[in-house]
Amino acid sequence: MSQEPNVIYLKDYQAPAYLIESTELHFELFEQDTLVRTRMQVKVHPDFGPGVPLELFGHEELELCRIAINDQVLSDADYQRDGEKLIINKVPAAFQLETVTKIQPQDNTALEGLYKSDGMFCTQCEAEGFRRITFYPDRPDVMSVFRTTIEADKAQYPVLLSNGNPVEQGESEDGRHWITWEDPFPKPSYLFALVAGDLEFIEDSYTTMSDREVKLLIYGEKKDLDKLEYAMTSLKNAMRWDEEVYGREYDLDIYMIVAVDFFNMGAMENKGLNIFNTSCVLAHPKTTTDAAFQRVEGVVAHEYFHNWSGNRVTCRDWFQLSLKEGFTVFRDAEFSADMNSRTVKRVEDVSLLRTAQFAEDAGPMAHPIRPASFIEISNFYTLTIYEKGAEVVRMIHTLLGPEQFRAGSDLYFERHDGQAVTTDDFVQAMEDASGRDLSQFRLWYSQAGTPELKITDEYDPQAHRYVLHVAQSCPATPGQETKEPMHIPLAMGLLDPEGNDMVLANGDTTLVLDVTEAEQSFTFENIQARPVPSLLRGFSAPVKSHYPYQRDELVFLMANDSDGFSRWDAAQKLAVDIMQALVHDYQNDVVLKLDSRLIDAYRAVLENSALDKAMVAKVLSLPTEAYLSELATVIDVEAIHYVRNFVRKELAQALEDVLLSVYEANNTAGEYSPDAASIARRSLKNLCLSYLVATGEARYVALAEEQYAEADNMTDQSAALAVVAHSRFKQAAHKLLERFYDQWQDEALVVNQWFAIQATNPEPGTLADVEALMQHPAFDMKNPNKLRSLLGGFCGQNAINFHVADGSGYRFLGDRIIELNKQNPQVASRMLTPLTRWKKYDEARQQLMKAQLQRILDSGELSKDVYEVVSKSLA
Ligand code: B3K
Ligand code: ZN
Repeated sequence: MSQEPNVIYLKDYQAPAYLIESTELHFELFEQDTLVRTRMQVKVHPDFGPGVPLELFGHEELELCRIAINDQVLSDADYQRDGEKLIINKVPAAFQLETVTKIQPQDNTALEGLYKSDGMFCTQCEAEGFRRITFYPDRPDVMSVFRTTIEADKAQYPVLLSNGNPVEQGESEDGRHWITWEDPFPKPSYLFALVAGDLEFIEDSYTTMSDREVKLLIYGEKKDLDKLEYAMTSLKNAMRWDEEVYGREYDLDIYMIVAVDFFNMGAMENKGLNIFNTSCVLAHPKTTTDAAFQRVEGVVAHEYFHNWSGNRVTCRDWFQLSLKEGFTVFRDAEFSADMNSRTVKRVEDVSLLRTAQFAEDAGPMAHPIRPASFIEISNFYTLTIYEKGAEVVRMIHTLLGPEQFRAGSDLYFERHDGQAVTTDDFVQAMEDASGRDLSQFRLWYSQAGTPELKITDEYDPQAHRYVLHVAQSCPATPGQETKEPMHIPLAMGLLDPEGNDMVLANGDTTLVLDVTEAEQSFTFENIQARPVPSLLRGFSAPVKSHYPYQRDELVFLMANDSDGFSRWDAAQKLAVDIMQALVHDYQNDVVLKLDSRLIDAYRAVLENSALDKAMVAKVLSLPTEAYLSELATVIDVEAIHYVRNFVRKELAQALEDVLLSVYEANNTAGEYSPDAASIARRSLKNLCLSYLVATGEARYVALAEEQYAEADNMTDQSAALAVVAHSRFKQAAHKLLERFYDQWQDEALVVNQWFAIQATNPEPGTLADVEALMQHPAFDMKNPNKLRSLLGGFCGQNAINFHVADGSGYRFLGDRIIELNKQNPQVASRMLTPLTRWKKYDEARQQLMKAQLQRILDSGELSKDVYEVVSKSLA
């Protein structure tokens, strides 16, 4: 790549000049060269006259062996290859195009297109991986039916899968066999999939709401066969839920999921043939934590929901990515909320949004949920597109209410079934179905950055009038200096001095205010006493809200707010306020003293047996270092780390008795089950354990060792391991880590946890450990899961060690990025994220971080992925 890569702009979008009526693919899989023969029936689009050149995409490395139109082989002069494009100037109005390409999947370390994962062939085509397989109009607005034949060695690759239904099969010479698949639903090439390997499967069936029988198959390696059942249950639950909540039914006769070890992302929604990272589909109590069980449930559902929100109705172009991703994340979040605890799910999602997405929105890669330009689309599979995109859909849901939202989604699916459309088409359907004006709301799609609300209030005791003043603003982001006021739904309530909700003008206790102006006031009449406002209930908009709460008011909200999310939020705000003040004290050499109100509030929550245990665990989890960093103007890594440890220890010492009794009460035996109540119990127990170990007392390390020894499930085992491994009791840590590896060395996903626990160790010296672990036989630089555990764990979740003042953490990451850039650009560019945040650190660290970015930029030929992130970060 030259150092001046193309920028692609939304404003330059043009409809495709040619349509593909059908596509026939023939794969001959071999260990060296794989041959791909493609035949497509092409027709000029009615809006275009004859004589428009035909534009195909094909990766530079594709070897073109044959190209023919209506069986006439083209000469070199008939077409041009220019970068990723292949242009044929003269074509008839309707014709058959045939190509033969040669590829080497076994050498494909980028894991895009057709590649090998642990000896099996598999594909990842979204967003632009299909062009690494064959020449094709590889853009989402070109939809075609596909017929795919796969031919391979029968002994090595007994299972051959593609989209749709199997229609023919046979044996050919030399021990080879073949099978043909047909997918009757027109789809863009990014939804194409192929799998060939020695796989086993579990099978089940599902009867749809119109009484059609669907065969469900989940494939994995033989050794993982006992870890597929939970994904199957989740799939059936998701199918039922989508019928009940959205009226959406599955359309093919067969639905397949395949688990693969080498995968850049979590999973992929290919039509009828989902391909999953093993980390998002395998689940077994002995090897899988509760968090991972819930992730499996959520991702299985997410990919299933894409069958409608993404596949039946797809994206016109990649700027519309949030059309399918934001909507589908919203759908999977609601599904998980219905399957488990709604409030806990909301707390988890908001925590992620407020730490990581807000940071992204404030960084050099900030972009609206519908970006206006990109260099490499793979860089835009972001928290903004996914999580903020989901929040934007959630706001529409809040503004319209559930019935009208459903009417809107029905209209959207009906109107656009089989089409490739835009986010605007989605909003239009919501508007048309509800009659609600969403014109100002559309700004959420085009403006980047996190809006801020400054809220103040006044109370007139004579007039019994209460007024909320709301001012909104949004910081500048790259390319967007000024912003217009947005339409922000602000859900709120008012608590009377006894802690009861007041009934508001809508006859309800929660009111959604339409904040639409830069400054606005909302008046409440007949308010008998000065209320405490409960603001942004349920996190009704992805904004930062500021209201000058007194600590006592936060304690009051923690105890009384009728909105579970807001009770948690009040606890977070209280802890943040206290910790921010302590950071200031630390920086000014003032002796630290913990405000006893936090201790008392935590004790009250711990002692209240009426509360949901999972919520108790959430409320008592201190704001993370990452969240405190996001809130800081200049991140003081040491101060934040020191203060958080100080507060943890103070709380642990002050609450030792009750922590221990809650620990014991919840440390009950019984068979493992990943249901919400059991997960809640384990999460509270393990939270207590981590506080107890934070006292620094050896007896609690012994308690953790005991839990480790007795654990019959990975949640309890790894929680015990983590607290010991991260403690200052080195010998105990070492011993337990060794035992863990010995026990689990044959379970790749568990070994990844073992890497991650060591990479996130806050004790000094972790960089050397991580460097040593990169040489460990179980580590594999080509496996994204291992990279995420070790490199991602260290650079992204171990601030105190990664940001060590001598810059060694930055240099370490710089070296790895330079190495990864060629091998796997997508993963390389993702791993870069911590360096892109340099502006938030002190001057010395800024220089060190920038120096690494510059070194990467100067290191030679960069992938578009890495180039875009590095150059935008230095701009
Ligand atoms: N749609 C895929 C993402 C693929 C990304 C490739 N760079 C997974 C998902 O969101 O469901
Ligand atoms: Zn998705």
